[in-house]
Amino acid sequence: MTTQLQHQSDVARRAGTLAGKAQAGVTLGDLHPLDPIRAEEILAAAQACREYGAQLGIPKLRFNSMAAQEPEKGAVLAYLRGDGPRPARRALAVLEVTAEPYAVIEAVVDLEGAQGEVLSWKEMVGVQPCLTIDDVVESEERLKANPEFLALMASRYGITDMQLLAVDPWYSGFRYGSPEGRILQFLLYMRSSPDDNHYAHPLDTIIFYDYHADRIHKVYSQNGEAGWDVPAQDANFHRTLVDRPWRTTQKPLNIVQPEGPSFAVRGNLVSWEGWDFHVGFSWREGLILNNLSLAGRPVLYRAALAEIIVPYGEPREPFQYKAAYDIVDYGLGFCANPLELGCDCLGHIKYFDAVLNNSRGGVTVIKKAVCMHEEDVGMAWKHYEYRNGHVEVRRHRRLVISFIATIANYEYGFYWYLYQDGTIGFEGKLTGIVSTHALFPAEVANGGQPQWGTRLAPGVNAHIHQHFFMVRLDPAVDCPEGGKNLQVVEVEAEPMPLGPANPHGVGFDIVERVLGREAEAQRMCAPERSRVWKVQNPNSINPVTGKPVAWKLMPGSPCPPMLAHPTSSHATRGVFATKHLWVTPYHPKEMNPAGDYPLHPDPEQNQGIGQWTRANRNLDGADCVLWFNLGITHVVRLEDWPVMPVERLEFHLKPWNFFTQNPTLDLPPTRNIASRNYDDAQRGGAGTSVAAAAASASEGAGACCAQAPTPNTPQPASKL
Ligand SMILES: [Cu+2]
Repeated sequence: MTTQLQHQSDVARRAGTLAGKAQAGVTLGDLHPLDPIRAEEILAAAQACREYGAQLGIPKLRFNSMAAQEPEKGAVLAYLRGDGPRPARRALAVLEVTAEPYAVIEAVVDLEGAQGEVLSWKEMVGVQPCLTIDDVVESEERLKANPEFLALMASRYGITDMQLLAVDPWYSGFRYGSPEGRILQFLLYMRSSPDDNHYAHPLDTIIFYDYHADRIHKVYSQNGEAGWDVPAQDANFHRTLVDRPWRTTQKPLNIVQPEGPSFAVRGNLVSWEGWDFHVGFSWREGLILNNLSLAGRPVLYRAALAEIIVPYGEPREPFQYKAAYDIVDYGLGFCANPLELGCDCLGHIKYFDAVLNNSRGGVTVIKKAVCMHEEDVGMAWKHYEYRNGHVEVRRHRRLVISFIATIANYEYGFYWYLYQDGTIGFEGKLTGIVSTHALFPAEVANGGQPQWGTRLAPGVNAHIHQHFFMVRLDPAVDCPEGGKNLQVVEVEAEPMPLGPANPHGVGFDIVERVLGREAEAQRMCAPERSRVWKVQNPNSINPVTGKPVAWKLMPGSPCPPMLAHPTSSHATRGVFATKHLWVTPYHPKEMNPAGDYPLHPDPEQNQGIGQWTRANRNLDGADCVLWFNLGITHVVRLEDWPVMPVERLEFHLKPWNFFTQNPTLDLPPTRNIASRNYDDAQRGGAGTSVAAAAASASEGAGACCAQAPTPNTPQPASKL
């Protein structure tokens, strides 16, 4: 990225070790090198930036984002192994100079002392930083006070009470054609009451507005001179506005862990069923899993959601600009929800708070932003010996680490699952409210039928669109150095041709291909070929197979390709979502596949994954990073309205000849004593629960899977 000005701090880095240096009551020696930034660190870094800016004649700074600067992987692992010093504790702050001339600054602040010290101060030319929650709130307030806007609302819609108007700012950026200014596109809606679902009442105008300059760039009104009658029909789900009684059919369903959960937590370090990992969080990615190992063997150095794009398929002006890049544009961590016990997650919950900066350099704490708990997930494995009726069956558990983010109309839940059998799952849950719009004149003339969407109510159109979620996986696979010398191998099934080797035509083979360079590692899912990708470590050989141990990435939900034309802005800036899998060699600066900033004057220089991979770097034996997309094409249903039932997307990582047998053979054959027999319960009295039944004839109370007196489903030997 081009740098015009670069001021290096003349403050020399302090000598000495970090351990034992007090900082607001917590020693740095207590911190894990990947711990998220703390409140006192935000305050110290902000003050250091203010003072440094004042020396440069900058009267006021706006604090866009702050995070602990992630140390380089090798330094972290060396420290954790005891082979190196603690990596320096630093903050990376993105600052705005809002007075003319507008500027964006990246400052690195040393946090080792009681006060922060600016180590570097770099102007990022031409970029715009993300739209924070403070930006969203302030830009709405400012637009609603703009005289030109007020006049337009009064003349076109007769709206004068701004309390009844909701304006959703979406990033516009270079998609509008001009990189100058903080230009946002505002989607406009009315409310019939303060808690009303305003998406039921779309206006037919979209405003492009520079909220720093308080200047309206352009007004698009879909129906022009013909005007627009704002749809009046309410569609609500708010508890005070639902016009039907609650159902009364549900009896309590409790998850009870009388002895507490099975995990152990120390700071941000978690241990559970052989898994060990660190919970991180940033304003950009939200939840981050670090340094994940199983049975003491490294699996993933880092895993987090890296980017989202929601491209809309309505082709007419001005909707060519409608695509949400929810991480780079808004910061997923900034959008995290405070979760509620007994509502968002059930069970015995450990929460982690999110500590974030605000625009004034202060601290915002999102309480209970990350939820962690155990879940029963059914059967782990089973075998019933039909000859004597003996059963061996085990229940399966997973540890769930999750957070939920609200980005304007949509809610996204992101769930990492760690299973006892070594499976790692990732699930994205989509809910919230679909984005709605008014109709175009041709659609009004056509009986109100939208051409590229679903009619949810008269005059209410939900555009067709797609969602893509890119997860960044930095595998370690049995490598204590964080995954050096790995190989990514595409594995697929291939039918064999008829011939001497396959005379009956039943044969099929498994074909493996090492993805040797970046250009050949941009891949699509192929369920018809059972395509998966494995990450193997040639330096760790499984003693049974004699081959490298591996972990495989298994696509779950059917994932569509991006449907926007390759020359469109969606597919160029959002090129990361045009392939299901990308592989790159680890580079500490390559974290953001759609670029570090929402806006850059030259999209070609936005430094996303499309640019990185042009070098076509070697991957065979490299420290490989996998980027995998989950996707869905969303044709809105009426059942998605007025609030959308959760839609799920998932993929899995599984050990593949990493162990030498099923790693869950040691699961104990215990019976769940809280379970009850329905028929016994209906009859009442004793024997309604396993606990009460104790040693009753039909239910052994202690061990599960006890031998039954006689097999009840004998099978003839001929069926063996
Ligand atoms: Cu959708």
